[in-house]
Amino acid sequence: MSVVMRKPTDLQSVDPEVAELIARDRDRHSRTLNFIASENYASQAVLDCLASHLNVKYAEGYPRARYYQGVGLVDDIEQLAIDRAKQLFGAEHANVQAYSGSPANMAVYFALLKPGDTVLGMDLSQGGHLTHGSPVSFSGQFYNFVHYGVDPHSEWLDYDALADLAQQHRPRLIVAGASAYSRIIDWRRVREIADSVDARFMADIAHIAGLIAAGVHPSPVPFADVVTTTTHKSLRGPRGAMILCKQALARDIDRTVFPGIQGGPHLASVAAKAVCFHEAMQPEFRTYQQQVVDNASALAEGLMRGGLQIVSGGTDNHLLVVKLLDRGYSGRTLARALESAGIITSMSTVPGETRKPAVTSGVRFGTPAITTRGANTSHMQRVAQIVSTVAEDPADELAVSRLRAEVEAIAGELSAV
Ligand code: DSN
Repeated sequence: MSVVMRKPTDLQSVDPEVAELIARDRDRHSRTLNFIASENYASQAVLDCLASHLNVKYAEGYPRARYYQGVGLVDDIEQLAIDRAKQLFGAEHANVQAYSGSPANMAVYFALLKPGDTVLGMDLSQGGHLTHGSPVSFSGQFYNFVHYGVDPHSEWLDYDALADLAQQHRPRLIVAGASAYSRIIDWRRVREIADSVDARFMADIAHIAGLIAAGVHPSPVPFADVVTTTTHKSLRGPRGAMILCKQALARDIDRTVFPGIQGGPHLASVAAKAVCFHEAMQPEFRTYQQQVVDNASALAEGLMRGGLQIVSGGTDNHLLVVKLLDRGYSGRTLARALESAGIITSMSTVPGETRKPAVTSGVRFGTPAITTRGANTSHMQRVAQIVSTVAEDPADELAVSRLRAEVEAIAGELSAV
């Protein structure tokens, strides 16, 4: 039997068990509402690249400097991805080989730091990321991370406290960026703080890269030495990541990605990144990202009208975190009840957290995926009413199952997945 160039339909005949699981999960997406802030539905053009024959190719190295033959055309593909990334974000240099966000951040730390160096990063429980120095991550184990956070009253980033910490600890690097922070980040201010202590500045824009590409969130590229991002969240591309940096750091960053950390680039994913960057340059991408922000804002307002507290009192970007410190149940309890109603979210720690990370006192909602399916602000108002009703008593299984019909009705008005 030939194994070359299988057609997509082969899956059903080769492995009906996996085919059925995939089909059922796709149906699950279509029948529910996906509010996971880090997920998005990439275009068929992006998915076509991922399913292409490029999966076969080894091309360790960089365009025109490889350790393998047969690379002429994949060189062109990677160069296209690099050129488009630089154009899209106005960057001096782009590395598009990073497999995902964590290895991208690892590459930057390995390139810029020595083990034990002091770094400032946002606290995980206040919206930061595992790779911003959590003790359970390599980042917190290899480096001396000191954490900054939000003002306990406003729950907005406290730049004065960050500046004080920088003076006190004299970090070699300041990392800005978050996984669960709903306000605009003042990159210029972070640059000034970094300069005041002669530190480098890395912006991790994994969550907001699409907003930045579309101009609905300010860009850190003019201010940061290095910018890392995944490509699959608001940017709506393939699973993967990239690193943007000043030309002066290009060689160190590239050598740390390969051969420092990674082996051969995943060229199907690199091609998909090139397509994603092309899509992000189109006028409709800006319209989409503005709708993402409008939807998050409408959802936050609806939830607050429904009696729920939102961390920082609202949102300026694609996500919001519902704060349950005033309730007798956890984030996990609400997220599970919402899933029963067909609303898919993720639990989240909140400022002033009192529960464990696997329980939490918050639920994070993001609007990139649902907006890709065509949701608008009136859908968000209906969702806010449903969430507020579930939040009144997440243990009321009968009420939750009744709401499921309303969720399926909304899902039926949106594009299928
Ligand atoms: N775990 C991702 C998120 O959901 O934000 C970030 O890596």
